[in-house]
Amino acid sequence: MSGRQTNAVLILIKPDGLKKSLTGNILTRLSETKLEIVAAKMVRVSKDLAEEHYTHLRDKPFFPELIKYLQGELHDRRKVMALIYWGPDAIAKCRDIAGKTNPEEAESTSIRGSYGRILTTGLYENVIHVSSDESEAQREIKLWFSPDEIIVDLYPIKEVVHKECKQKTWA
Ligand code: IDP
Ligand code: MG
Repeated sequence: MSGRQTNAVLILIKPDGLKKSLTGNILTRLSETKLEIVAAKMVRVSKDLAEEHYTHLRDKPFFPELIKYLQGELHDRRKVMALIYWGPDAIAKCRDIAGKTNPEEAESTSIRGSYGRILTTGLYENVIHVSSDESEAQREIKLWFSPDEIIVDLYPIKEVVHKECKQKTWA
């Protein structure tokens, strides 16, 4: 397939990005893409969510540390900022600005090249997550967001009626 494709991408500002006060910097860099932010929130990451997010890396020796990293246990910041960017070639544009997974190999002007590092344990602490392709983006977006948290219709939805469902509301 050729030409530009409109797609959506999950961005996570990881706990090291938050601890280093890089949120503004990262959002400014990503604004160069001219993409639209269609969802954003702060998330306290459970072990289940972290393990499901990185399920493709379950067999890697660094997996347990990676889960602690995403949960914020390495940085005493138990949260991440989750955003969805949407528009032409969103995945390619955001991955380009993020840079390569290994911060030492990432271009020095990229986000990971500028702010990432390799821990003495070998884990890549690279500030930001960006979905790798369209099917991963869809899987990840559905994992992190519900349809009503996103201001455009990205994927098909269904409506279900919940009876006697407890919900928090303002007192
Ligand atoms: P990506 O974040 O560029 O998509 P993935 O292969 O999906 O790269 O890996 C997820 C995360 O796991 C990386 O962002 C990095 O924090 C960590 N990671 C991946 N590969 C390695 C490795 O070989 N050594 C150490 N950490 C790694
Ligand atoms: Mg990945």
